Amino acid sequence: MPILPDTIFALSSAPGRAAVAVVRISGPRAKEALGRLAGHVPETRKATLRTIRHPSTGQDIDRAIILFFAGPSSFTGEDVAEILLHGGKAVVASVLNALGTLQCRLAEPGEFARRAFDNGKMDLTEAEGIADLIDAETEAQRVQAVAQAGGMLRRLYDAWRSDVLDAMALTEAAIDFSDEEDVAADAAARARDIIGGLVDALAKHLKDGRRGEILRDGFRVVLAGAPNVGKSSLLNALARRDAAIVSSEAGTTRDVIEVRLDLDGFPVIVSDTAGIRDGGGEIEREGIRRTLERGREADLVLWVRDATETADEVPRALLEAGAAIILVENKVDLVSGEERAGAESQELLRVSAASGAGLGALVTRIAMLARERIAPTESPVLTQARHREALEDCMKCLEDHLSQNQYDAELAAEDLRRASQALGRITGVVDAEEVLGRIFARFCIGK
Ligand SMILES: Nc1nc2c(ncn2[C@@H]2O[C@H](COP(=O)(O)OP(=O)(O)OP(=O)(O)O)[C@@H](O)[C@H]2O)c(=O)[nH]1
Ligand SMILES: [Mg+2]
Repeated sequence: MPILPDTIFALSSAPGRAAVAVVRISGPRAKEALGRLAGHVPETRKATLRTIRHPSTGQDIDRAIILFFAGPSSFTGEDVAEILLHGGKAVVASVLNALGTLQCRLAEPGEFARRAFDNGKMDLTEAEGIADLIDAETEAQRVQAVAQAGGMLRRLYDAWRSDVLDAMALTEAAIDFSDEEDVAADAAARARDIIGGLVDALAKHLKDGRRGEILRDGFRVVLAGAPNVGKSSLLNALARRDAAIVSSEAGTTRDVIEVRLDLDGFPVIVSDTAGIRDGGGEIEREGIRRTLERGREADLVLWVRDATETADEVPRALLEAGAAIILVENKVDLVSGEERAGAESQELLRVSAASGAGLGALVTRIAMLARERIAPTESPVLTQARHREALEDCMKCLEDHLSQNQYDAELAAEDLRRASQALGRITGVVDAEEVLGRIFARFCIGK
């Protein structure tokens, strides 16, 4: 007899006091557990108001809406019950306690989603899309995550894998008909055509400036410049709160301070850094090292200057890092009259962290650059380093396949097998328990 899976339960809504709390139960005992608590199991997918009673004491716990989803038409593919309780701490605790007495156990983080995956309700990219949707903090992130949760990437990678499988079948045919040269050559040529098309599509997909990944993680803006020019003041003005210490002493900021902003629906991470100058103590030098490191990883560097001082040069290390650079001349409230002519090729914006002058334009400009770089597109984009690695592996196998000098059908078939495995790792058709464990651990309990 097959061993039945455990029946699991968890609070699926956020912990703490709320109008409504959702407790979810999944597994072979879900129906029975719901029946014991509510004295009744409603028709599948039909919301019903019932009194929830503790099965041991018979005491009323709450009046709640109950729902039953008969498997496999449920989120996990198993029988699922949901109880919509009043969201008080004691109410939830009492229901969870009651479920613990009914041969059900508390779910691990991500266990509901893991069961949905195991039961073929979604692939890995869709599961990751759901996790991203829950984590989405801005509108653009939500748009990308909901497309992925809806199968946008699964469809693309499945189609590519199916192409590889077609090419594999043709290569196998070339092996089987190796004594009929025409047939074998024709099959091999058709396989190469398919793979050639796929290599082009993969190359285009991989060469996307990491837009999907940056959208997921946030567009990185680094405030850098000489000490005392007002970097921390600008950070505070952008964040609209006192995130960083400001003082008239040069060398105030030693460590990197980050704030996450939502600019026009785009996630932007602004980092304030230690002012760059020669000399300084050991701590300050370490701060400067971190500034340059951040600058190299940035998508945009705001090189801040003090309008009352002579203009300094952007350090080479930052220029060569490849990030977009905008010169920001701060403290314009202290100077009157004409703008200083910018001899450099970089764009220059004039602002005052103190008076707020020019800050609107600065924010608009940052949001515009973020939009250009990471706005969600109609076509599917790569969203995770995990996918990128597998796609690069796949690409390498396909290129190996195409670059064989002396066509060897056995080797060609092996390259394609590895390519299809690489694609299968993304969607989860090819099992890798370690990867699965890592992905589902990212979910919270109750998902
Ligand atoms: N008048 C005027 N003063 C400003 C402006 N922005 C910053 N300041 C002042 O300039 C001094 C330095 O500001 P900070 O924001 O600490 O400068 P910083 O670049 O972060 O300095 P370090 O952390 O030491 O590198 C403080 O006294 C601020 O009040 C501005 O727009 N106008
Ligand atoms: Mg500072």
